[in-house]
Amino acid sequence: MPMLKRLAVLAVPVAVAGAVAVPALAATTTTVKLKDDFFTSKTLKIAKGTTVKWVWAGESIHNVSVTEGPAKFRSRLQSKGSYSHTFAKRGKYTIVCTIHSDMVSTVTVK
Ligand SMILES: [Cu+2]
Repeated sequence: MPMLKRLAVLAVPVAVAGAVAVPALAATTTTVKLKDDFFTSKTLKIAKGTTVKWVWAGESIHNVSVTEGPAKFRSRLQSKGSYSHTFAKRGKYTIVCTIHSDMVSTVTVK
């Protein structure tokens, strides 16, 4: 019986910690367009936790691919639609389209 009582007390802080883990800050989204053949934002500075939504706005096929940075991610090659990434790590990201060598941009996460 005393054992059960102790478990009940321990369960409370766990529940509180779970509630605190829910993000308290409102999410921010910044949109960048992919045109033929450039990103509409070459240098972007954002706060950690910001989501960048890339929107395909040209005719050609492009992708969004990190070549350097604290985290790597890559979209599919596509000609329409969008791709989003939430930046959870601070640092400087070099983002390119892998089939158009001069389609380069940077995202700096503070
Ligand atoms: Cu491209």
